[in-house]
Amino acid sequence: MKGPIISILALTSAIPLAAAWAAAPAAMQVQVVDERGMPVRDAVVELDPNGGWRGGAIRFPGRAAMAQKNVAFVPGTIIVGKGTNVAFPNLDTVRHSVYSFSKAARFEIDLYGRDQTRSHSFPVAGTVALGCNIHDQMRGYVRVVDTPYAGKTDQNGIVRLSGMAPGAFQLTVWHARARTPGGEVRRAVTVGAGQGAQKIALKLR
Ligand SMILES: [Cu+2]
Repeated sequence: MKGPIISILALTSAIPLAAAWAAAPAAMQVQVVDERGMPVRDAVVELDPNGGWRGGAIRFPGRAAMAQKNVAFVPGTIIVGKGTNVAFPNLDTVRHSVYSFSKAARFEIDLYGRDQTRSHSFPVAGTVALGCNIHDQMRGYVRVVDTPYAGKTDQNGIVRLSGMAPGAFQLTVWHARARTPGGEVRRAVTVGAGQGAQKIALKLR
């Protein structure tokens, strides 16, 4: 008689628990390190739901902008949702241009001067490497993503992504100096309820 009673009790207590877990948004902490285990900052980490994102337009907080300041693209890497219009304000006294030969976006914006802004839309997901015709050392990266679950690693190589519904995802880590095709490393992950964690090692140039 004991067995059936225990299993009924287990069932009844398991149902409300499972419902509570399903309602709780999942979170994942991802740490990116190099071959020596040192933290890698400015790596872009994204979780793409299997089957693709179906939640509509993706907008990250803040203005989508890449400034030109002290003859550099600042910040050097930005993340934008597919279709975002990115501003390129020139905060220098010298003129700059913006160009890209990347597959995800080929374009060229002619030279423009101090306190002027140009913009460009990015309808294709992928990595867009930016340059300036005048200053060869200027490099910037626009990582165009098709998921709202994306972020850049901090000085500890860590990013926390949250708000996902539990399920199957593809975890992609990109870095400008990663020695892999497209600078990417991919891993299939299952996001459960609550907080998960992943650690990714990148070989850097
Ligand atoms: Cu320039």
